[in-house]
Amino acid sequence: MSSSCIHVPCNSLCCLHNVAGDHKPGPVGKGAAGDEYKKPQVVLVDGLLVMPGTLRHWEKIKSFQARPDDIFIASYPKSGLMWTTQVMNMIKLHGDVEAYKVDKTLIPFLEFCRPDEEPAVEKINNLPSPRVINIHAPISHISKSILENKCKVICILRNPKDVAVSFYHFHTFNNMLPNPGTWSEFLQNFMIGKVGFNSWFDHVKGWWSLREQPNIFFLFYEEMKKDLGYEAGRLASFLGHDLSPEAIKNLVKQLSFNAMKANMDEKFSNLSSPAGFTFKQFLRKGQVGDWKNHFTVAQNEVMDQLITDQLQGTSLDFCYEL
Ligand code: PPS
Repeated sequence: MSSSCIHVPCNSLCCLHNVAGDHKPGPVGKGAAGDEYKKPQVVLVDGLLVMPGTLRHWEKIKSFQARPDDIFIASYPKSGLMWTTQVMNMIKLHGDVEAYKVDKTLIPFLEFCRPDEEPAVEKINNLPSPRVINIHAPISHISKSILENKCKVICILRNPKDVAVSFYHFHTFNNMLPNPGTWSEFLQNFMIGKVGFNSWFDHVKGWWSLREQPNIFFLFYEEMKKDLGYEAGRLASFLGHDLSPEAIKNLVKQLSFNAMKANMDEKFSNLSSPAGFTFKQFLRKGQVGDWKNHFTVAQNEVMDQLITDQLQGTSLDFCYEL
């Protein structure tokens, strides 16, 4: 890590004025069809920063009604959602590798709105029960019906340094996300929650505050990296499934970073690229500790202080290297 200067001016969204104007728009690369995209800007709705497509359908998203047997996967962006959805699919299939290879289940994401499609919420509203639904919004912005109905919620948590790095890279190749600026600019915005879905700190603290509720389950990305089989077994139990040792062995083999990366594009070849990138690109490095290749000494010191300040008294403790 090299040394450079960084400061966090304010740790609250109340300092946001012209959010859209603060991000640098501009054309980037080519979309799947070779067409040029202009990068969008995040927009503020009800105090939450979202993509313009989400804003367009916000009223529908807000009025979404959960059913008691819905299962939600709640995560801040880049915490390991795609990985967890595949674990869920593999659990559902009792670790059957052949069935998994042809399974095209893509768990829908409530707030997702592709410009050329009906919003995901419309499709979700029409899905038969039991539904499994991804959500990125913090608890301050989710439908009250999720908690009132005591729906099962799987919360995925990942250390904020690796999340920041992963989110930064995602912005560089996802045409549906704003221009991140330089790493240093992005990190500043990340630290003050001036990115899509706001502050990582508020997000994890919100869900963690519900940890005593039996319907809320936590998965840590770093624990999945340490022992995927064990974490998948815990998740299966939470969902009321019993995975055999053979099933767990299959799951671990299929869902290792390299195996998943090799299979994702073929598995989802029936779907067009949502934003000028392929499913395989979701799997970038898949490491704990890649932040060390990005943070300067000074950036790391500021981040450490922020983590200490923000997480004190929460009992939340993250792993930053394996
Ligand atoms: S998103 O866009 O918010 O849904 O992204 P999400 O899927 O939550 O997070 C993407 C990061 O998860 C990593 N990933 C994995 N790591 C280890 N093993 C497996 N199998 C795996 N699958 C996905 C992915 O590589 C992203 O992290 P980074 O650090 O960018 O590599």
